[in-house]
Amino acid sequence: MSTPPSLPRLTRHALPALHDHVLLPERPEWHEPRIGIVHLGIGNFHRAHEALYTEEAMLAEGGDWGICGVTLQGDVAKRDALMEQQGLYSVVERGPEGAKVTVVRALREVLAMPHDHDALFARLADPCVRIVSLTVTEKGYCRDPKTGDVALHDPAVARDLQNPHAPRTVPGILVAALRKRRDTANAQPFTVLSCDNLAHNGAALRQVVCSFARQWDAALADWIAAEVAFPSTMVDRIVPATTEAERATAAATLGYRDDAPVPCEPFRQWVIEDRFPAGRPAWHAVGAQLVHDVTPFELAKLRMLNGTHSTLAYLSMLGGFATIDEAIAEPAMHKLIHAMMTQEIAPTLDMPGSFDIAGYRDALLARYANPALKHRCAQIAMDGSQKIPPRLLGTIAANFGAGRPITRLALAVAAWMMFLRGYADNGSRYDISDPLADKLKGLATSANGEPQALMDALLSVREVFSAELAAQPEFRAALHHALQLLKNDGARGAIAALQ
Ligand code: CS2
Repeated sequence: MSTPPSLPRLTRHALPALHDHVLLPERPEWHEPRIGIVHLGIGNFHRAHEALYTEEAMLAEGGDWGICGVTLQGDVAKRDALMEQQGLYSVVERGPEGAKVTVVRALREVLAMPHDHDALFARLADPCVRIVSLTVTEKGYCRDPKTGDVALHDPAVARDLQNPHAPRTVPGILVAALRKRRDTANAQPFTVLSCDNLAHNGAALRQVVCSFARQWDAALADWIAAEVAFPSTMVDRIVPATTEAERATAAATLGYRDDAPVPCEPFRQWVIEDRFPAGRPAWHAVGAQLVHDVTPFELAKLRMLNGTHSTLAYLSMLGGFATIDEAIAEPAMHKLIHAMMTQEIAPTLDMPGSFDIAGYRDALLARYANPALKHRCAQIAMDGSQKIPPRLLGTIAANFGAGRPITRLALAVAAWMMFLRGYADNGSRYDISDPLADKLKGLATSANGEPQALMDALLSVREVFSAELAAQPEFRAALHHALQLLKNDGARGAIAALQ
């Protein structure tokens, strides 16, 4: 099924002609909102998550919370596709029962850095903008993994510190924008809202931003630390990359051509620390949970969902499963992931008494099995050097000395190490997409498939493994065993052995 090229393009002129069921119901006093949120990282995830919650919140309780979305990779094509549609796009929810299409109107403007530098800084200086939110992935934070401060050795950070008025990194952009706010009479700072999969994401971002500011202007760093709120959040929705199938579904449902639709699962969750001195949309009215402390939810999601997602991804890349639903349909894989969550991850979590962790696990397994989503393992396998530490290594460390197994967690790390060689068990090749790709691939290849050499080479990568963890005997033994299994019996054999 492909999109007929003759269809008119989806724009705001099309809204009156769209069926009611693709638009969320408007309140009588609905008006086109002014921009109140700048979002850095206008990828699929934001458009199927925060943007949709925000649209619903404005429809429920009003407010000027239109969104200006920013691509930081200079993705002019993405900007133009969305701007040609005046910010409109479809969210295509795919569940076992079929697809549900919703046209989102909250996105009002899209900018591409560094091209739209002046427009972005004008927007960030506008007092109507009260929230700057982010989904820039782990690597966008430019953190030094050892200290949590901004990574001064990162060439992009060094460049920004030399040109602080023309920044390109996330910490550089936030600090320059906050400096302008501080220097403008009566201007209030905006709240900075991290929506990435990092533990304590608000605090982590605050530390990066303050440490960057301190390199430039110590008084500014003190002002940010005292005046700017960085609430933490837990975001959850499985949002794959867009394929032709979504364009076709959108076209068939709308009767208009949408070049920027987003697929996602029906499930969504958002837990937010309620610290927004400059106000926020009525997210609480549309299903978000506003809480005092997000930590337990964040850790549960990172370790249970993202940890097992990465496990599934690396084992699948080796064993030849293309998508998550295909992988979890394999009975031994299902058993392995179930056991990993039950015995090796859940016991590390300290959840509120009422939280049903077994129910959470079972709901995750059901979400993975969604046959309509086609979430590609290769997508999740990207950026492993950034994802492995928060998703798996903290869980492993939490099990030491507690008498709990780490066999399956170690298998996940071992699968990542084998994955870095660049080919599957059947010999087919794939690319490694990771900020450390060259280094990691070089180390993995030089080990020549020998478990001990592979393990020693990769455990020496300090961006991923601390010296302490790399030397931990229990971890080394479990990793070595898993690597032997992967080498001798392949991923499918290792899954069968450790399920
Ligand atoms: C995934 C996440 O791509 C990945 O690494 O694990 O994007 C995952 O789908 C989301 O965090 C779900 O909320």
